Amino acid sequence: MKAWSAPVVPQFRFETPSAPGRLRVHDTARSRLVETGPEQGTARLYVCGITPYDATHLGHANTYVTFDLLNRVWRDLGLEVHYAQNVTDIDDPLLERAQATGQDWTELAEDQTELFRSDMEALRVLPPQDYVGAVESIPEVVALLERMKPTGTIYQVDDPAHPDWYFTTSEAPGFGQVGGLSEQEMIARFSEMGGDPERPGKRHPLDCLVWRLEREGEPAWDSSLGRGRPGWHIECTAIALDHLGAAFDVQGGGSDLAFPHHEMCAAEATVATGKPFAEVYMHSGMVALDGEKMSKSKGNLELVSRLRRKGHDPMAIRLALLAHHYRSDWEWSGDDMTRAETRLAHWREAVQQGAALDATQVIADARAALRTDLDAPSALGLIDAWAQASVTVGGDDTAAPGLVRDFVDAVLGVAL
Ligand code: 5CA
Ligand code: ZN
Repeated sequence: MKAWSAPVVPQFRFETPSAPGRLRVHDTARSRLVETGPEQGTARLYVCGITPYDATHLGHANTYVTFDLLNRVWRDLGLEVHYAQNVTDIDDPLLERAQATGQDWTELAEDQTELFRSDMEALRVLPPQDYVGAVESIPEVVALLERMKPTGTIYQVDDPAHPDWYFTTSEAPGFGQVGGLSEQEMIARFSEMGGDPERPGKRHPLDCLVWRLEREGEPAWDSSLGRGRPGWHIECTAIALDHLGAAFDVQGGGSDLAFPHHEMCAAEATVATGKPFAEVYMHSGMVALDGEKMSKSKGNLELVSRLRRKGHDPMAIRLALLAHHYRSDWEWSGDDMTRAETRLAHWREAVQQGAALDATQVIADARAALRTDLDAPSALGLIDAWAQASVTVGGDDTAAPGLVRDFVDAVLGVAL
């Protein structure tokens, strides 16, 4: 499907040799910072996309701005980035919502995906080259399952009424390494996140659904496995392998996806290809509202589109998100918006006048912060200090404001 329009990014080629030459980020699987991306050439990034209903809340926005920052920091290091993202445009929660509101499920998915596109565009998020829906990927999902069949790792559940297809997760090499949870914890979390550990007829409680056979009143597609639809995890496994190939650089999403989603994808891909799925599993923190994780199912949401309609500058929304480190969990409040608006106005004022301080040091330091686990809050603090000197002291360096403005635009994604 089509993605959204790309913002114009300034060609920013300003050398600061003192900044580290590689990006390090936190890998959930190894629980430590690791270098990510090739030394040169193309980095490959897969980020789990939305299930299109009640988009785009600030939790979603925080996740996509996080991986946009990763994309931009890689580009600032001179790399190309091949970015793929899915849209879960067929799954139980989407069908349940459509049924509850009486809307056609395809229409709901299209409307919400369109709203998401316009929010991403407003936030100046670079679009993926491959923006891929689950429905349009059904042939790739079936082909992947056909490839897995001879390994004996997929089977039909012992349920004569609905002999759905499952994947034997627990037999996959390395299963459990992404989330690092005990089996008991995995079972509990699997259940919370839409899994079915208790379903009779499965070989193991953690086996996950890969192909659900048709039920009356539900959409279904013909396939060699029987008429039905894909399970959630196999959708991302198939899309990522098809567009990026195995052992791509980063698999990304919010921390709620580490287990079971990314664990299951990794297990499926390892069995299918004999190679690791991704080199690094990177997760952004959860944004809460009213004391709980912002979520569509609970309805405690603040939407990007609502803030935009109220007249808030999307660049201030982006700054409000960047002010929190991507791995921290935090709660949204109106103060986040106010602080970001003040900061944006301050930066805009600063780039309109001669600078007191040289740009070289601030850009080198901000790059060093961003290349060390995407430390955006520190980068923002450095720009604040530079802007403060321009506004309060002023100066006659007329080259620096343009350099800082282009850096902030190209790397932080904030147009001043
Ligand atoms: N379609 C699947 C992924 S394949 C899905 O999880 N969709 S979603 O719409 O529920 O979430 C989209 C992305 O937003 C995921 O990466 C998820 O981890 C992230 N996300 C959801 N809620 C929050 C939140 N409250 N804070 C931060 N990120 C969130
Ligand atoms: Zn996914």
